[in-house]
Amino acid sequence: MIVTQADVMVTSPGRNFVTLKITTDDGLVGYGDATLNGRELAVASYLRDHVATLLIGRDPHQIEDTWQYLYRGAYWRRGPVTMAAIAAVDVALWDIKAKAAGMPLYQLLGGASRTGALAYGHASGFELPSLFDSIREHLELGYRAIRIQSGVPGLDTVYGVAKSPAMGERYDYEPARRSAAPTAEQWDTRAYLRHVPTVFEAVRNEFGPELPLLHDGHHRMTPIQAAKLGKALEPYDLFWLEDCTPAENQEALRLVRRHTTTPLAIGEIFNTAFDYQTLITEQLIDYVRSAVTHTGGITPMKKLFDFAAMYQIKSGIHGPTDISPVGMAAALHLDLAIHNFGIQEYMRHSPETLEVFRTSYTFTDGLLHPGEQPGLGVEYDEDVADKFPYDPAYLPVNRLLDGTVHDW
Ligand code: KDG
Ligand code: MG
Repeated sequence: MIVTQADVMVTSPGRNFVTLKITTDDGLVGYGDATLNGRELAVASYLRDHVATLLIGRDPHQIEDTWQYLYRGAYWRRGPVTMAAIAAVDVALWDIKAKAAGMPLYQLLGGASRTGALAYGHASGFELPSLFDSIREHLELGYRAIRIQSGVPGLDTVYGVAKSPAMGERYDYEPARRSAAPTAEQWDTRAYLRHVPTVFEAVRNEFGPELPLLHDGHHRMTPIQAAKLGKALEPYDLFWLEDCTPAENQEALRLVRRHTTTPLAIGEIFNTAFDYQTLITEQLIDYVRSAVTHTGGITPMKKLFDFAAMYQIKSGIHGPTDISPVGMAAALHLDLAIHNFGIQEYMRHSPETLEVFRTSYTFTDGLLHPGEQPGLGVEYDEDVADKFPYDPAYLPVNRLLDGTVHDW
């Protein structure tokens, strides 16, 4: 079998997605997600202009060799654009291999280690009543673990919180705003640090001690601020505190870890195992947050999780709505197969997105399952996709109250 065609497709059913389609002379087709929110066309160009022709004539079964060829062969290693492009190729080749084998992909990764993957959803509200409503809605949908994001007194816009949920707004469908330039959000870390523990206290009082609760700090704190928050949240028994600091500086986590037993999750903006080296070998985190889509695909993610397992660190694969259903399915096959699964983020895509991407994964009683279709189990409807042309969109930028640009 050889690769005969590699097509890059961009669609925007409410938000932008980049998908690689690899076709073989046997007529098999594999899909890979190459979506990098807010910088989509950079990855599309990388694939179209620099990778597609290299794939033609290759044996699609040689996944490890193709991965190394693209990673080492580029000479310019790592980085989100390169690693998203390589991930798309890797996932599409796994899709083809599993279709050729007539098996769902998780079977090729070692088979199922569990009946389903525990998912967490995103509850949010500017004030406690709307936050509680959002938590209740998630419980009714079947979620057994919930991320909590709330407004902060004095701030008009806050990451992860829908402004008008009563109007049916879901921030998660469209965090990348459709504008010629990024919109500006506000931030005040001290106000946030004062407020968040009171929110978790109220949520625990209302919903009891059992429900696993998560929170995303979204890279905004210094190490000592993160340590302070982790300590303040200990009474509320979080499942994890995510991205408490901008973790390019892995050593920062030593300070956080020294001060708190709140479990830590990091890595949605990482793109290789090297970004985790200190964090894993020194056991500075509890959960690896990488997305399959942004970390080079299934091949390196399986190795990364096996490496993490040696240090009792678990998975928590990134799964926001800017990961396409193809990237989500890839995550679910890994979740089912690896031993050190922790939790899977699952925000649910919009109905328009699910018209383009026909998925076979399921969400039942709080657990996700990739389904039993051969391959990834996702089909891409090109006719529907063509109805949603690319629409430029940016993620917001964040400014402190004095105007200083801060981490978003
Ligand atoms: O594109 C940015 C989103 O993927 C990110 O803001 C979502 O932090 C996120 C999360 O934890 O899902
Ligand atoms: Mg996050």
